[in-house]
Amino acid sequence: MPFSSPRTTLTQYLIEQRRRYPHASGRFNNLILDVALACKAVARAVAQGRLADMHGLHVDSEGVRVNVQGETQQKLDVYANQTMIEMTENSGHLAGMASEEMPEPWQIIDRPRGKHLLVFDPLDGSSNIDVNMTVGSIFSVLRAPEDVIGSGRDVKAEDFFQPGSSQLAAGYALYGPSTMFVLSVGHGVAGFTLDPNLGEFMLTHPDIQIPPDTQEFAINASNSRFWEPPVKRYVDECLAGKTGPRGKDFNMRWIASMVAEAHRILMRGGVFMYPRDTKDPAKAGRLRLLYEANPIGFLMEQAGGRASTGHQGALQLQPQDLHQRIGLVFGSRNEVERIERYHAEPQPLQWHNPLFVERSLFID
Ligand code: AFP
Repeated sequence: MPFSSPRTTLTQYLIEQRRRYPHASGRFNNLILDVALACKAVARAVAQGRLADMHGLHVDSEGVRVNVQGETQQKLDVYANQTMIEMTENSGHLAGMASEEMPEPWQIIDRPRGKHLLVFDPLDGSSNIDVNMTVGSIFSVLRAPEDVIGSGRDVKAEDFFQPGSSQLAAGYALYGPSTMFVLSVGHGVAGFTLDPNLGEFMLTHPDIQIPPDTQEFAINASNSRFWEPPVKRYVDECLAGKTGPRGKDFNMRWIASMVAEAHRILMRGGVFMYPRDTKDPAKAGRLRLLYEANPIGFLMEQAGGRASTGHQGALQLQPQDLHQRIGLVFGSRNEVERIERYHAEPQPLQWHNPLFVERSLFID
């Protein structure tokens, strides 16, 4: 076939990173490779789908399981969670783990403990599994607090409460038409495509950069009646197109798989919003800070984009709960900054008029 085959493997890339940045620790290289191995196993299970009985709800002796989020667990959620644990806990690099699918931190028992914490969403976009659409696994690597490293004690939830800016590495695997592994170890973002013949992730996207401007946005518009005024304003202005205040037409996308939206944005720009809204006042947002917003936000910023709650940089937030939710906006820097400006500006009087708030381009 007439294409030039990429020659750098994920392993070689990690070794090279260590050489190029003499101050960077290479300690987590093996951990990243373990995570990548888990992702290959999950990719195979996703690809086999019904053939391997991988679709549908997870049912065990206690019936259908509901996770700490109150969401029913699918077979692949459980499989991906288990696989990530099994492939990484023997490495000796981890002090503990936390996952969307586990209410409490996972302890490393009867094995050597290491200096890092692994946080992950084993299968993001679960509603897409049974319809064979793109899903992914998201992960973040933190340094364990010094007293954990020094004493080797069990980890507590509080040990994971570190702002996104202190992540050592973050990334995701995308189970799409091809399987990809996208990674930042703090020096830019690189993308690898799984070569199914070699079983290796090969470097195909060496330095991913997000264009600062875009004409594409992603938001679940069925929530529009719950949006806060700055978000309504932003979306209305995009929808108004060439004749509106933005003076250009926009396109809209929604895959219902944040990791897939993030990948599209890393590839060609765009802005993603799952903002805080009034749908469920008990929830500060939909997406989880530690294993969704922080790793994806880290990748965005490493690729020149931005991640924000709308009010402040997402990576600066001090986590207070393992499964904390936040409102999240990320993508092309100029658009995210515009949305932040809209949140910061005093709201025009008309936004306080209930009649106006009810009316937008989505609600006549
Ligand atoms: P899971 O981690 O439970 O699969 O949730 C996926 C997700 O949080 C995120 O990937 C999507 O942006 C969002 O849900 C889609 O939700 P809706 O389309 O239902 O609003």
